[in-house]
Amino acid sequence: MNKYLDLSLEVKKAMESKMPIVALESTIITHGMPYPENLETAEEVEDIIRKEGAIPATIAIIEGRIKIGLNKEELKFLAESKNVLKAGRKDLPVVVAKELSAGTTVSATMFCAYLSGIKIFVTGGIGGVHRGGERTFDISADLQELAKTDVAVVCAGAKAILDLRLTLEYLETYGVPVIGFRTEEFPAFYTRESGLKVDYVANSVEEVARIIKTKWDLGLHGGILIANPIPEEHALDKDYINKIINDAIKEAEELDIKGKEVTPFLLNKISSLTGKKSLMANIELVKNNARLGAKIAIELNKLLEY
Ligand code: PSU
Ligand code: MN
Repeated sequence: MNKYLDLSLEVKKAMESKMPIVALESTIITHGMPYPENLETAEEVEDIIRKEGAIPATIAIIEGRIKIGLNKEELKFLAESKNVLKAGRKDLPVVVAKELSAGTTVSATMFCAYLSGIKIFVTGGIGGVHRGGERTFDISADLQELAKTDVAVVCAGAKAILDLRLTLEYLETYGVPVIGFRTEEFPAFYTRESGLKVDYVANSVEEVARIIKTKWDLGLHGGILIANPIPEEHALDKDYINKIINDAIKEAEELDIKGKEVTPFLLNKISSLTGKKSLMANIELVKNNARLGAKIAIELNKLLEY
């Protein structure tokens, strides 16, 4: 194991007994949701994965150590702390060398999952090409990570704070298959529709696991995106949320928010503009992804020969 990684006891045991493991990101805890909902959700999501029969590994950096699996105190520390960083791929060496603490984004979590041998990763929504990205070059490092790191990512699509069409074009260019789980449409996080098609539909967990295994068996490096729409009963009204997203983007432009502040700013703004509606939807879709991710990890585990 890489010398900068610390495995939790639970994860260590799971690896020894070859149990299916599901990685979870921590920027959603440190920058994506307010306290205490962030902590409650992180714990509930872990429990859902355990109940399904897999082992959760929430990934974060604490005082320079890359944690693969967090204990209760570590989760609480991240959820409460106001000054932990947001670490993507580019931040990893600095945060580790300077012995700082950070929530890891999809890009950093994918990479750390890969370092520790975890193949399935559950998140809410991935980062992507921001609106106007062709001008600003604001393209999340998550997409490049999907292009090169062998980890399958389960998400509810990507928020309409992004340009979803350009995001899908980018993934296509870099050879990342986008698989809709029982949907033909690429979901838009709070809503089940975006008006954009996924590449392929998978109708069962076994099918998803077979696609993942086949990609890597072929020596095709990089990730796979599994798009799992928010359950109907928790989805928000499309026109309602899009109006709010537009308002949030306008404010970000007026305030000249840049770089890695953009996504947390927009998430926070949307949350406050919707009361807790967007937060509740966010929590439900992550839980839904956790259930699917655990099932995929279990199926993939059966297919893999140790
Ligand atoms: N999208 C969400 N919620 C989130 C994020 C994205 O709906 O919490 C977080 C993820 O950690 C993602 C990161 O990897 O934001 C992307 O940030 P950026 O756009 O700066 O790459
Ligand atoms: Mn960005």
